[in-house]
Amino acid sequence: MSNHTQTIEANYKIAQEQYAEIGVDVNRAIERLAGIAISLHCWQGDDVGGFENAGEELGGGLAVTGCYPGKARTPDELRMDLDKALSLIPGRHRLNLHACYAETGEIKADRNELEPEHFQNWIDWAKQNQMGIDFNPTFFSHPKADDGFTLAHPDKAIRKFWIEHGVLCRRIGAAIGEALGTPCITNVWIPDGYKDVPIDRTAPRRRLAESLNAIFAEDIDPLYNLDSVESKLFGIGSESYVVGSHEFYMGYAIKNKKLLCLDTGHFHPTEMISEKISAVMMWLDEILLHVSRGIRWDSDHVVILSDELEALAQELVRGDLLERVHIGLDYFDASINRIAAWIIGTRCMIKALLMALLEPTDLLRRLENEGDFTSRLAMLEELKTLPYGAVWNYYCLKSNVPADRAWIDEVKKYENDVLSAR
Ligand code: RNT
Ligand code: ZN
Repeated sequence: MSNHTQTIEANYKIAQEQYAEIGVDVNRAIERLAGIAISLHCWQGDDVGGFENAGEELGGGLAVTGCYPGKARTPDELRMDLDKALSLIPGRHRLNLHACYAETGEIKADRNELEPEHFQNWIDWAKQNQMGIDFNPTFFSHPKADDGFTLAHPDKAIRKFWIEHGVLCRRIGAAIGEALGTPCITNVWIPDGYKDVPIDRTAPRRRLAESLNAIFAEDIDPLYNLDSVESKLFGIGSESYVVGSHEFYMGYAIKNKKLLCLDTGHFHPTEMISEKISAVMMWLDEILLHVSRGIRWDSDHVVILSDELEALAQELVRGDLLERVHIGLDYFDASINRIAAWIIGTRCMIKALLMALLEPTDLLRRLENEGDFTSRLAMLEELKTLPYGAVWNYYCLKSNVPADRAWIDEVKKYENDVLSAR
């Protein structure tokens, strides 16, 4: 055993004792942590580019800033980069895939011509890695989305095109779920909205509801595919009005028994998703999270271990919601090493969950129920200096991935060996 390993194990022992003093079983926390899959978004690896090669710029009011060298240019490069990232993240996770990452071969297939076979390489890759896949229709970066409207478009022909895309994507999701033996969550997000003040806020919402109903008309076994719908407060170019707002989708999801996708970057900066989860879970069976970090106008900065991320994880653990809340990531940064961006965000998400799993929740709940808010606050603050880092390092060790910051060197090496040649 190396010195480093010995230190990690010794520190873990001490941590175990400290947590046991407050009634926390550290081994149990680690076991539970290992069972939580995070859905890694493929689009961090190539700046939401996809592989259609239609020469279309990133649309839908999404913007990726930065020009860090070495981005994946082909599906194989992207999968290779994902392999690298996954080798430095503890646990077994999922892939969050977008329709624009189809591999259609020589023949070009438009968005309303996509089939499961165009995703066969992804399915094979996931199978090899024993991962599940989640899926997203791509309602942007396309000539038929250039004026900022898709499913709510006033032109029936354009709506029809996008409805067809949605229908096909659910079938692709089902094929993925069936092939991999774990339901695929197919998440609908559309950019539709107005830059400036609209006269009629209702008509586009009626059209969107109708289009969604058409997309969801086909019965699909939830063992294979689950549907979710994602709201947004505003986008670049849709600052005044977004058709698919939170209220719209919250109502739609409840009424039609769909999953609601809460993107942590899609609300007013003072609104916290952590505060909303317990409320929406009153009326919904399951939800999807797009964990991200909003900064001023941007909803998609790399996830870090912020207070809000900790609070989010606490809500899932305290509310016993880990089975009902699916965790996906959604951010994109082209100003730093893209693989590191995946690793930082995912490791932070897992760390936040670990911290939450190490909380003596029963004790805190008892204090609250007894009205002893002094001890509740005091305990919460004291918990912050307990050695969760020792448990994290041990978890990494046991998962055969680098503990601490050791992964950074591996990414630098990959950058020198592989990325710099691109
Ligand atoms: C956009 C939404 C959406 C996208 C991805 C690429 O604001 O968050 O989820 O980020 O579909
Ligand atoms: Zn999102």
